[in-house]
Amino acid sequence: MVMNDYKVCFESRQASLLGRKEVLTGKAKFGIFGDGKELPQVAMAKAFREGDFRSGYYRDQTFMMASGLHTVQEFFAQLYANTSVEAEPASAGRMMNGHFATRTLNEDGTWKELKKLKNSSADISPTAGQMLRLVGLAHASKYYRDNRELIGENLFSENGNEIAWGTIGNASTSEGHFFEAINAAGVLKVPMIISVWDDEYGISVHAKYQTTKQNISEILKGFELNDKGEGFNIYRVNGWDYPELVRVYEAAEKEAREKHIPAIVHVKELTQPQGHSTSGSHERYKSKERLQWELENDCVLKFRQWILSSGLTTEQELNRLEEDAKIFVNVAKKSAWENYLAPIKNDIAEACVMMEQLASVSANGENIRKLAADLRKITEPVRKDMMVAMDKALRISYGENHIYRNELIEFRQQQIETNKERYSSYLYSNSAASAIKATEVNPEYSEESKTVDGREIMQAFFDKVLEKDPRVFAFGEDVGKIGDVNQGFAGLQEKYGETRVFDTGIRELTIIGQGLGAAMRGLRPIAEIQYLDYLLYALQPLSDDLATLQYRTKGGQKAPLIVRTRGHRLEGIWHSGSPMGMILNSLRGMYILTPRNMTQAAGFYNTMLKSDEPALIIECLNGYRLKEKMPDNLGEYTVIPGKPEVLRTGTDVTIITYGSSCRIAEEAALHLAEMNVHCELIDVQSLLPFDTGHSIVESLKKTNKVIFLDEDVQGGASAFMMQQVLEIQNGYKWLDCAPRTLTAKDHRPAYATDGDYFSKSNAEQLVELVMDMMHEQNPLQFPRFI
Ligand SMILES: Cc1ncc(C[n+]2csc(CCOP(=O)(O)OP(=O)(O)O)c2C)c(N)n1
Ligand SMILES: [Mg+2]
Repeated sequence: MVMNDYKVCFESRQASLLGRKEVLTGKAKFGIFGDGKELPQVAMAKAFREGDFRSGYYRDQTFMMASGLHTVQEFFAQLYANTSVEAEPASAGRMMNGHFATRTLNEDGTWKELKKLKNSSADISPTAGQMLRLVGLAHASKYYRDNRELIGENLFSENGNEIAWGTIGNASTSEGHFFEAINAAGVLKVPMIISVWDDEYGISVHAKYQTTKQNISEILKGFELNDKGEGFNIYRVNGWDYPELVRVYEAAEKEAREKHIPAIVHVKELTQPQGHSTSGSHERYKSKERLQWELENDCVLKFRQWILSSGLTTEQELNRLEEDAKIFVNVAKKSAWENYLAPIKNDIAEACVMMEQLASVSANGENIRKLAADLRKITEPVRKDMMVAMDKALRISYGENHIYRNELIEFRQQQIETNKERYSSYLYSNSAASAIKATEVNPEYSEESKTVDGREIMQAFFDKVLEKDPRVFAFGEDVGKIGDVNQGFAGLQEKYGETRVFDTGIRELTIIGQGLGAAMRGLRPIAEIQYLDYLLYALQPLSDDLATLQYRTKGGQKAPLIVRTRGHRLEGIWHSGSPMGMILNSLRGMYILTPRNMTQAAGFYNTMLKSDEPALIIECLNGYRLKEKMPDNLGEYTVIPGKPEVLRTGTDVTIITYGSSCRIAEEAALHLAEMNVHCELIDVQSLLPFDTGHSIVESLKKTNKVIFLDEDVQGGASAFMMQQVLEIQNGYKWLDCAPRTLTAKDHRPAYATDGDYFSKSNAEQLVELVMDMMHEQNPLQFPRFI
């Protein structure tokens, strides 16, 4: 066992050393390695079991190797950014090296039996970002333990015995994310073990600029376990001390697994033998004394000394093991490189043949032949070299009409398609459970259908969902006891218990993380952000983590989290926002759904809960008390994302909008009808995806005039909708006059009621704008309105 640990450490170190060389010789672009952190990671791996999850960062290669989740060959494949899932299963070349992930999904997007596997959630680069989903991965264990309905028959948990293992660098603990996650896990009492790899530096910045008292476990003392069982087990251990590391991880594991007591393991006195990354050298900022100290206290060296002094083996045996390990790593590196290069060279060989064929008939054959010859000469080519050469050949032969030129164009097109799959696939789910493939079921009404407040529809819907599906739970600020600030969950905590519907602290980052991690373990969380304006706090994990998850693992992982919030049309700088442009631009990879009322909202929740994709659903803040008819088939009917609805037909102007602005548009349309101007009003319903069937352009064919309306700033969601309709759907062809947008002002709306009127788009402005367009098109029939 000990010798195997040493072997893993040594191989991992060897991989780091060779990895750096690969960057310096230009075979890889960049490298960040786990050298100097090997020993605690083999100790941690000993306590890591099937069903457990890691949520860590770029130093963890040794842990991954020791857990059997990452081979040395895969290490090099990622360094070279091999785009094949088989060669580089973490991300298929989409993430830089040191970003680890296991594949939690089968090829068809369904879950593997994760309780039988050791799992790693997919890393992200933003420091401390991994702490948020860690809370959710740990919370899932608590949920599986507490929710008796799920026991036994799931793919994810054995009685909630799984631990979520976090790792973080000492300097990254300066982030608010870290402190928020620690506090949340302490409150939740979840099985989460955080290891801090402390090497005293964060790139060049020393601990004295990072951490009060330069000691993270010292300042976390207030979180230490008390006699009521609240808080964390806090351990401090030197990173070069093998027996102590093994003992600490065993102790932490036992308490976390059995009693769900979280732990912080502060691993001190670690080093960086090769500095932070390949981007610079640590000699620039570390003193001679520090560099000397690091040499002497290198954890692999100390491990070696300890093995020898304990008499576990002889120097000779160790030397032999090391020689074998060096050969092993070298061979793995070589075959990773050959695997990476072979398919590229094949494509290039084909391209060269095509170009040479063209050269044989072209007037500029000489130049084209030279292009092919130069391309063949590149010893370490990338596909871009081939694409650029082919484009040049096509430029040189421009205007010539040969079959070989057409064949080259066709080959180039095939390459573009293949590379789309390589580089642009899996932004959304490809599986059978993709939300856009959902079956449409319309709401049904009968004579008995009652007219109620919108909020009552939400409440009745959530009741149905909680009853039907034990994997669903809802949480957020004020969601538990009072059932959210607008009573969507009123009475449901009493009915379903605190496991299913519960309050959280005011901590938007970890609300998202909690949902994200739980969704990665087969649960169906509905995480609430109280108001759309506060989504800014939650944006980082949504954008960097949730929205990129399927993409960055090329379909290897998913987290079908539903984020619930409410926005638009209230008053004040922080209670009326509609920053849809910001959301649209940062959350590609998620569904952005903007239902105009609660009936549509419930339909969207239903669709998303049946799907395997993440969504942000924005309810209308001013819609909870508006009257709607309660559908009879609540919990059955669906609203399909990407399918606009025509709310009113007309022949004069098309108004395209969503959410609360639908009501503004309806009001304006009524006024305009009295002036004999007939608007066609379209609710796009979902911004992402946007009108997948290109139906909106059909309206433009009829009206030849279009307005994009919302209450975002200028150039926000209105610009997005305009681009989709005018460019993607070729809507510009059908316009008789300039397209318009009507948006809010660029400043946030003032609190005063009049401030709101004068800051946001409203029905009066819309009437004016429509009349302006009517006048522009036909001044005789429609004289200037104002
Ligand atoms: C949010 C964010 N800010 C800055 C960076 C750039 N960055 C990458 S690593 C790093 C230092 C991290 O130091 P530490 O947490 O101690 O980990 P170590 O590399 O020392 O193991 C910084 C500043 C980043 N990735 N993310
Ligand atoms: Mg550090």
